Amino acid sequence: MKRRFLLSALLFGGAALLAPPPAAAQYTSGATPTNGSSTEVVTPPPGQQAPDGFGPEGNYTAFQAARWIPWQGTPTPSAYVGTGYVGPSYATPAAYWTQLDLPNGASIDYVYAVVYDNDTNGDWDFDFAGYEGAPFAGSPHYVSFGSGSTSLSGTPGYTAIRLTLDPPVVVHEWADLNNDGTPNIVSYNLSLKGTQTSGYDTLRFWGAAVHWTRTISPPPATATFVDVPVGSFGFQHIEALAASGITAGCDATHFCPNTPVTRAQMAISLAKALGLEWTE
Ligand SMILES: [Ca+2]
Ligand SMILES: [Ca+2]
Repeated sequence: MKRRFLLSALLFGGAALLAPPPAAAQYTSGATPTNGSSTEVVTPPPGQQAPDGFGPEGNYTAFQAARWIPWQGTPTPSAYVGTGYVGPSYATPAAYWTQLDLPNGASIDYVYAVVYDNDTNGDWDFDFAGYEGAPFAGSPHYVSFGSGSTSLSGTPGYTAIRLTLDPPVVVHEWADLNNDGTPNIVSYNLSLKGTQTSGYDTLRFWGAAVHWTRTISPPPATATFVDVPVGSFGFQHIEALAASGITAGCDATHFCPNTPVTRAQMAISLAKALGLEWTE
């Protein structure tokens, strides 16, 4: 529904009707945890919404612990039922990994892992990275966009590891991360590594939340339409619509930016933008 509102705003110049911005990121710590205690009441951060991300305020998308995969020999973690937290049961190295499934063009400016650290000698290490796979040609490539950790010696209990990304990371699922001239598929990965040394149940994690907004492609260097030159009003947006196939202009070389839109033209643009009618 928001998408239709946005398109209406684009087509008719009206103000987009957007959902209220999400509340500030927050979570509520429970009491001093004991193993599996029902006192571990956690209010998840905002981000339970469907990942539509329209509007300048952006959106939080949560990647809960159940979506993370143990790796490097890490056993299946223990789940603290009802809390959303999972973690290694005993003093052992543990690593978990998940992929973001945000749309192309999503601009990510803030990521945080929601964790629990009550280990006097251990910590959580959190990393947000991109990985260019190489299924066709070129070389795979890993790049870290940001990382952080809890205190190795400290015992903050329930806490978060926050990563502010400046500039923001823009999702491109087909890109050339290592600049070797060959684009490939790209995965955006979150990982958590913990070393529990104090014996039992001192490290847990809830997952991570990602704050992102939809963006419009940067304007091209040359104009598609002679009547919408580079830098003119609406240039970036009109170019994005043309590049997406949503508009073909009013003829091969003109967009007619000041011509009123007919209902038929509106129908064509909306149907293309929404990808309508797939029944066989
Ligand atoms: Ca610690
Ligand atoms: Ca490459």
